[in-house]
Amino acid sequence: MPELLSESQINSYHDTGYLVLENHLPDTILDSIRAEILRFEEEARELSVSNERLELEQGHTAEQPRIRRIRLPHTISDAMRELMYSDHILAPVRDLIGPDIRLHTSKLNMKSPENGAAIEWHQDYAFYPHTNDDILAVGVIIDDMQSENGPLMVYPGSHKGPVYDHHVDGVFAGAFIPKDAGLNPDDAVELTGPAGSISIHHGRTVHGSAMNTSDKSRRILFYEMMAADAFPINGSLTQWNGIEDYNTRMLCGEPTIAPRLKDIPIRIPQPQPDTPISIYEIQKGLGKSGFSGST
Ligand SMILES: O=C(O)CCC(=O)C(=O)O
Repeated sequence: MPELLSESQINSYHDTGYLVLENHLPDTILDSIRAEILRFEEEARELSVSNERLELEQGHTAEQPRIRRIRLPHTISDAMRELMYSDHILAPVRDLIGPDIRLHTSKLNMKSPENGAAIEWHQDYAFYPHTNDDILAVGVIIDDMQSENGPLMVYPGSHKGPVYDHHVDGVFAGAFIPKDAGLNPDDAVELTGPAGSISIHHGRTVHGSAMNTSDKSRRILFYEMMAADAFPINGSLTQWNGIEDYNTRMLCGEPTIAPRLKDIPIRIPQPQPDTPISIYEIQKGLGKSGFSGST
């Protein structure tokens, strides 16, 4: 029996590769996350370059701090760690990929008003291929999400298609242009909804988001996770420090040492560019944008 999702929501996720649960979180949780973000913005005033906690946006100053990503927020914020382990997040995930769940990573992507950076089209699975694709990302929508502030966009059904080539001139660029790959730009849909909603997208779903040109901020907290029997393929960007370390990432259920294999065409994200490991830097290798003009 599902814990939280209806049968039609579960079927819709498996058909389309995404789901939005509107007004899913209580205001108290949203308030505590927003308060944490303010704390990190205060911290950013002291920075002129990004560090291991905060990645700065172009135009950042001490007077007007601009962060484009809070890195691994579950390790530096109690509120964001508690939310990650809560049934608000884990119950729908269990309904989709089973009882045994391992964390891959967390991040809070912020698009500042007027110039918040685009994230080019990609599949998470291209960054971290695993032995099976019971892999998904939960996005906690912190600001009302509308077309104008750069919502997450997805190609419905693309999780059943190919794993696209995310390389340019033989180097991993972490992105591709959907039109060049045969996708129809008109098929992309925006995952909009009020603050407190969550989105869930499959690890193979093609997704991205345009620049935020509005006067509103756009913040989404992502928790990326997978079935415990999905193991990283060598060459994946997953940090792997042995099984004991890997098992510390269990969010619920039981770990295993028996990977489940699924027949998926895999291309490893190698060789890597000579840039820091950040999607924003890696995607500069694409040399163009899927969000300028048509997608
Ligand atoms: O923040 C977004 O809109 C997309 C984020 C994403 O896909 C990523 O960080 O891998």
